Amino acid sequence: MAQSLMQKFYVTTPIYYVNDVPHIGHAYTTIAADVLARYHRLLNENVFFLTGTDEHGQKVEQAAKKKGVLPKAHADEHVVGFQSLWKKLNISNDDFIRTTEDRHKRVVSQVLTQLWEKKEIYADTYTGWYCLPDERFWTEKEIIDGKCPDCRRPVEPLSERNYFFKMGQYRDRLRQHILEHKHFIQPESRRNEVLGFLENDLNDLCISRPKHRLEWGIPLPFDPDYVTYVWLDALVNYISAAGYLSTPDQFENWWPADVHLVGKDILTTHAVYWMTTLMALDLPLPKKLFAHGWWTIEGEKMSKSLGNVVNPSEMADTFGVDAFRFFLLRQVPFGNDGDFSQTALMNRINSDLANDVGNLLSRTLTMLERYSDGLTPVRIKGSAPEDIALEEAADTLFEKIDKNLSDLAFDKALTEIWQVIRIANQYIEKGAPWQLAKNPETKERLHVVLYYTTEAIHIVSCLIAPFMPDAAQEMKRQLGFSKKTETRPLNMAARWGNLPPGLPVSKGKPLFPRIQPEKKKSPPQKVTPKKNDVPASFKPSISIEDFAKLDLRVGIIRSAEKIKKANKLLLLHVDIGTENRQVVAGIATRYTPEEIIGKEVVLIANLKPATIMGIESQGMLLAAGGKAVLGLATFTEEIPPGATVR
Ligand code: ME8
Repeated sequence: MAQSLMQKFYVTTPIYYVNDVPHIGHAYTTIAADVLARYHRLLNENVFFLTGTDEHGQKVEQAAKKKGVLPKAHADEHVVGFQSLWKKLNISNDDFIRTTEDRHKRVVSQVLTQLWEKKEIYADTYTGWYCLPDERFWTEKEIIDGKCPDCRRPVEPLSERNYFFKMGQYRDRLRQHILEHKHFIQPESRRNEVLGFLENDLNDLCISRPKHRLEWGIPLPFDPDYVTYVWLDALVNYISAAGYLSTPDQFENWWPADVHLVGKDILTTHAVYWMTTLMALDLPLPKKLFAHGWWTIEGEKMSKSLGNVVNPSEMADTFGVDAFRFFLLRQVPFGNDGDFSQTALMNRINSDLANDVGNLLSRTLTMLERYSDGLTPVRIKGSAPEDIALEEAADTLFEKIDKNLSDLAFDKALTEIWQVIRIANQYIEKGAPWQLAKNPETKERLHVVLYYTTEAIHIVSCLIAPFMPDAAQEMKRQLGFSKKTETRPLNMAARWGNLPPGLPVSKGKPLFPRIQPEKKKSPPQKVTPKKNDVPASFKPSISIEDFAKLDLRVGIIRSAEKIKKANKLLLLHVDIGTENRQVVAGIATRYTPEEIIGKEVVLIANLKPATIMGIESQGMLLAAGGKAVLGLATFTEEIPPGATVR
């Protein structure tokens, strides 16, 4: 995908019905388009990213009537919901088209005139089964026992004069185009669905509604008693916004679109109605149409009546914009359906974001502060197998991302990035820089380990930028980059050896704070203190100097497991910023391994190691209680691991 400079990339989302309150489904398509737009901009390509709102039609007309306002005023009020959500979610659209704008209405009118003059449109009388409350026609095949298949109310036969687009004649040409262009409609299952649909005869398309039934639409230029059917109006946004018939140079530059992103619900309207309209206009077809899958909410269809509509703005406020963006694209392959739950979102945040990438950055910066004078290390070549493996993984990451994003496999692209993050975390564990720092003879090895880790993080920060723009920028800031220092295209910047030495690193707040899941059903476990848990007398006084001898540190429990044949003991790995300590703790009667992982604790870090049940324990946790543990000491705020406790 990465080619010469100044290549163009034009990506669109559906234009959403302005009546709706934007929800997770709208956010999904728009975030995906944003990732593509940002990615192509980072390749120094010329990008046009279009989104907008669909503002004509019956639903808007009815809602406005109910409120006693004009339809345009109703649309003006609702469009803000979309525009402000896109701002909040860091959506970098270049244009936002509303179908009620003159620039759009003019083009729709001209398109209709062209089609009329080319005799692609004709008038005919249509007879069908009409559902009065829903104000729509059904065919004989569609009705069920004389009733509307949608609302189950009786339908009646109705004849109506309307205008039709000669869509049927394009069936073979469209089939041929799909067969000749393997990636034109994706994913493959949707391509097959369209090919299946085209095996039958293709009907002509009714493109008008009489004004006495619907007024809120663009009038047909050749018959003022009719307005344009909402789909023919809406689809034209993809060319009207790109300058069709208004700015030919611009249009020439952008059209055909590189990717139309839509949900699977509007596959046919795009794959068939839109593509055949373009054929009739003698315009080239878009390069790709991708119909993604559908989100359900905790196993249920999302609906206002069920009250389970997920508000993206609330999700962003609660969990962070980048975390929400990441979750939607990481959780399910783009073409598949997905199920949303806050528990799944929190699990992803805690494991992939707080634990994996957050931890990698924070421990590396702590090490640079301690062992590298707070500066990014000078380039050095390592020769250990793990050095070579880390360099290879990070240096080839760009190609993997490029391939996956050209297939719109967002989840796979993110998995590849996380693979490098995991390799880097393991590399630190194995390299144990905190041990290397103790011995002057291993100074050079320490330098290699620090340099390799920092290089890998730099590459990660470059490649997560399209997905999580704020987090990527914050990673760069903490790594010492000033804003806008990178001008090279991503394919050159995200390479091994590009980390400038001597940048002053500055560790900030945790990149992704860990989310403490609310304990819902089980009430807090009550522990009754035993007599010797609350001793009556105090130990003899000690001096402040004696107390200062204790090195108390904030730690995060990264892993916990039971120790065989020891009912009271758990084997823990506690992350204290620069290293992981193995601790044998007598807390198994109070905590299960599952509930303790991720907890912030206080570790006595300079206690001489002891061997318990044949296992070395490198420290002790502060806990309340005597023989029986009542609870572990923890914090009300999230504190970075390794911080001292006084
Ligand atoms: O159809 N899961 O607008 P619309 C995933 N105006 N994506 C979802 C979703 C869900 N549960 N719900 C909605 C229209 N979407 C027309 C489009 S285009 C020329 C005219 C997303 O407001 C998905 O992208 O009903 C779907 O195609 C779109 O919202 C439908 O938006």
